[in-house]
Amino acid sequence: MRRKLAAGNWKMNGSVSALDMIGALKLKHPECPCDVLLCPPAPLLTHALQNSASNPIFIGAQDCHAKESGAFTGDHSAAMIAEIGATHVIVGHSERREAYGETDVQVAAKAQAAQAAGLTAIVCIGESLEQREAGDALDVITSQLARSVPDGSSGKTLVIAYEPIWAIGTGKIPTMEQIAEVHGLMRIELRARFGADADNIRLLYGGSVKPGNAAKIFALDNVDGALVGGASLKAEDFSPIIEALA
Ligand code: G2H
Repeated sequence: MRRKLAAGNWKMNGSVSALDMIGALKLKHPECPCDVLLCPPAPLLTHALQNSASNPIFIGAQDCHAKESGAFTGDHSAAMIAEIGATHVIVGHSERREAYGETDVQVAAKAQAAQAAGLTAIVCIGESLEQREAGDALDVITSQLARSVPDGSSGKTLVIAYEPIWAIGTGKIPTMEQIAEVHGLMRIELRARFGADADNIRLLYGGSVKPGNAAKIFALDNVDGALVGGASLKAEDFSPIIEALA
């Protein structure tokens, strides 16, 4: 059985003092068979790990470089993330694909580097509004999934986040049928590639997840949790989303 996962992506938000929210999160451990992950900006990772000592959640980064080291000013490697005790890294978020032109091939290389360093890679994919309106969403998802996920991935080293770009930070979400359709497709595609272990790969939905819509999204087949942006910044918003996983 796949453990549910509530993953918070702070993007470029937060501060050392804002990390106090970790201690205020209402976790249902050990009763809830779910994991909670917070991905703050890189300079806050060490403080987040310190705060997570008392309230057991996982801490992850929002990006990594595909190389182990070198002259890449401003970047950080997967091994550096792992060395400080973080366990996950988001790769291929649409904001990075758009702002930095990251391609599927680059995203796969980052995911592979993360896995080689012992991290779980959270690979983000999702269609634009134009692609959705043109009826191309499922083709785009199939292509991104095939090209952004490295060979050798497993349920231990890979999480997929389906984030339709038009739902990110907009307050709009797809219909439940649309989410279920994409998640069902992703499961089929992963089974074709990875066999039975595909059933251990967690599939998250991301894009305007809030306390008010989390439960109905989590009730869908093949939705194993969420990647949550704005609503992960405060314990009062993130806690009810965690509770909705149970
Ligand atoms: C989608 C999501 C988190 P938000 O990017 O990755 O952000 O929940 O604010 O739409």
